[in-house]
Amino acid sequence: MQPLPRLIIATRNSHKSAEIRAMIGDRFEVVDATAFPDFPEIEETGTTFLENARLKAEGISSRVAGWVLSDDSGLEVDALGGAPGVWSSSFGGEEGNHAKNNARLLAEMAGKADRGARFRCTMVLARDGAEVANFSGAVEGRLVEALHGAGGFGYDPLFIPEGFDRTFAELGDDIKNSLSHRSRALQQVVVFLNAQEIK
Ligand code: ITT
Repeated sequence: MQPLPRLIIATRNSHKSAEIRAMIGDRFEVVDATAFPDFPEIEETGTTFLENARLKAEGISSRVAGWVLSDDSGLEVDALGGAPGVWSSSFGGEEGNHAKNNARLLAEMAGKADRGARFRCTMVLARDGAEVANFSGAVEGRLVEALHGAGGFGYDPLFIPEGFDRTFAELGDDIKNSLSHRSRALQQVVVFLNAQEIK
């Protein structure tokens, strides 16, 4: 049997790589940046998902052979003018602290009638240190007024996707992975990679 082609995910967020692995792990060997502890942290200095996704994909790809895929994602809230957006992971004041991020979001949304929001994800595929292609996905939904559910990560306990009445954290991985922003971007990545001679 041929070994699976390797896809390196330019993230240290194990929730992201676990979701990506669950979605495409039968077609690619999915490895994330935690497999390369010597690689420096890549500063996300961009102001758009695409700029940050490019920095991460090209930064890792310049240090390792093969296909590298990055994921820059976040939550856009209508009543907050699109915030937290690209600053989603540090909205509560501490990078990657999901409890603080959710607490700030609940506080900012208190009493607001417009609950509309969406998750966005931009992925960049890179090779030899340069972008090859980029892909985006989004899922519309609304924010609830208290945390519900223990699944997923990040803002999942506060977000109900359109067409459902439970949060991503309540719906579970299979439903989330069938319609999430990340899955919608990733489906395009897989189509693209399947059309390449990937080794
Ligand atoms: P890497 O940069 O290492 O990939 P990160 O978590 O810092 O990890 P981002 O800069 O792209 O990644 O920030 C993404 C943030 O957006 C994440 O920390 C969550 O707060 C939020 N987010 C993105 N996708 C999400 C999802 O599927 N469910 C809940 N929250 C999500």
